[in-house]
Amino acid sequence: MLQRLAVSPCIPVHRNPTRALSYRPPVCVQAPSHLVKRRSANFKPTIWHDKFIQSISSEDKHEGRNKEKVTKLKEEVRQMVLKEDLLRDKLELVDALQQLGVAYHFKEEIKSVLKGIHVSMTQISFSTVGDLHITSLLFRHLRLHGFSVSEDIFNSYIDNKGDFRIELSSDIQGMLSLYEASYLAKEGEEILEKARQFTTKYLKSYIDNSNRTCNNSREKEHVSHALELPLHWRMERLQTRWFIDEYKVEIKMRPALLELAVLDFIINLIQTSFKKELKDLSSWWTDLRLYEKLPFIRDRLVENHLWSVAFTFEPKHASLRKVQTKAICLIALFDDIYDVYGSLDELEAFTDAIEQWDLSAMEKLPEYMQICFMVLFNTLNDSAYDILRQKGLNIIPYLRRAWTDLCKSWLAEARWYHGGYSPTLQEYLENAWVSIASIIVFSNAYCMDGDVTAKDLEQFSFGYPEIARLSSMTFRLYDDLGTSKAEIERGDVDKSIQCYMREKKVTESVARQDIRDMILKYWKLMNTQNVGNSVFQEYFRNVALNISRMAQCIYQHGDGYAEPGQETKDRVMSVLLEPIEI
Ligand code: 0FV
Ligand code: MN
Ligand code: MN
Ligand code: MN
Ligand code: MN
Repeated sequence: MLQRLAVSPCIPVHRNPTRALSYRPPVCVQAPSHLVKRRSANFKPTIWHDKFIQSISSEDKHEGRNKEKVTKLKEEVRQMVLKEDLLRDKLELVDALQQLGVAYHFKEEIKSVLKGIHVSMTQISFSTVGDLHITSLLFRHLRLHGFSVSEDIFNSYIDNKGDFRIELSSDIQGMLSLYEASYLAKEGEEILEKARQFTTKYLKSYIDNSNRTCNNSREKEHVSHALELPLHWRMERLQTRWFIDEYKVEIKMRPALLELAVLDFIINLIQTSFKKELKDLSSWWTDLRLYEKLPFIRDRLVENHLWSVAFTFEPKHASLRKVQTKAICLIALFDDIYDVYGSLDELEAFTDAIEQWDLSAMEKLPEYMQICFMVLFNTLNDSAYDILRQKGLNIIPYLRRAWTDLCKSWLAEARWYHGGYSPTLQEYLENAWVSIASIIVFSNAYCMDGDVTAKDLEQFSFGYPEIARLSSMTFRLYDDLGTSKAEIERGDVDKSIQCYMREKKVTESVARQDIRDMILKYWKLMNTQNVGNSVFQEYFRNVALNISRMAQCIYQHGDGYAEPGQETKDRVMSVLLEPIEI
């Protein structure tokens, strides 16, 4: 029996009315739907039309031959992993597999390599290894894979004043690896915090110096890429796409590994599968014809699928990805109704209907909301039906719980807004980690994974795992940094930035910097979550990390979701659509 996800401490949401929900603004008079004065966010239409999506070729002319080739290459690479015997070579290989996006084929082998190193750690002398690069790689991969490893591993690099030894700063490869490792820090780890500041400072000055000397080396390119964002925070598929091109010119490049990575990315059911999923989803979305009744809709099907791919890219999760994309389409629609389009009376009624989960509850709703209710009812029941049929598990209660919690958190925000109430930062955050909607993504990911058992579900019924709350918190803060300007202009409840400014009496730029620091703190808390290292535990933790990574990515340059520009378009192209030259 696999050890299951540690769900303590559990986070029940809205089991008892929170302060947020007990706040009620002055009563409004129920008005007939056509008399309600409605606002609109004027979202731009999608740039990805169904006709285009259906015209994308998802056929692989050489499917049979390529699959055979992949099987052969996989075996070749497996042998490499098993045969490597030097510590440095082992770790560099594991790292390459990870960054090339093919580590998922070799989970068992990688685990056993790391386990072998971990049990013999006491015999490795890190000062004689003397190699900051290797120590850092070792630390990062052990942490990533759930092995316990202390930050004291870096003690031999610290001088008697407690700082990292200044001569290390000339070892750029070591500095880069230490920089990446420092992002695996847990809350309160001071050596790693020092490592992050030390490496960031010297890597920045390395870039400044090489700018002066017009040095355009690959090393410089690697350092800038890392300074832009550490590996631990990067969306996996985008990093893979970048790394494959880098790896092509790597001195230690192994042709079999490169070929496997390229074939796997585009052919071995990954990109090909994404395209097929997208075509099915686009038919579903188009056939719903929602825009006829809901002309204000934020139509972002393709961007939504990019989110789903970011959460779980493995081929075996294709049907989960479709469920997630559908859910995100509905989340965006409902969110706009709560934020902008609906009247408070309507939102109260809609929230009740979702809680009752009964078609008769629909009758009291205005027509446009009946459409919304029914599309959720059908879509959710449909995906739950598949799990009931395949595994004999009824997951409806868990999905209902998530949607009810979500609607209640949206309602709380609507009550605040319509009542002219400004929440404290704490009140806001207690509600806003739910209203960012990732509890839906988590519930789907948890209940619909192929390995889920009745026992897991029972455990899930006690509450959302802490790592889900932490990851949702980062998503919320990234979202507020990227979207709150437009939200406040159009009329919305104060978001974290505004609550923070008001409470601390600081300027917007100070608030933004402090919120970035809060995000770093939540990342450290996520790293602290020891969820165990069973397949299911690692999978679920990865979903959590990936939600934060994707949120960081989509809001990196503003609101890449509601107002997707060239950045988002390029990301869709390179992850979902554009093949790699072989
Ligand atoms: C949030 O939009 C957003 F990015 C949505 C709804 C799409 C992705 C959602 C998931 C992956 C769960 P918005 O900034 O309008 O949300 P808030 O909560 O700020 O209204
Ligand atoms: Mn469309
Ligand atoms: Mn919104
Ligand atoms: Mn909202
Ligand atoms: Mn927002």
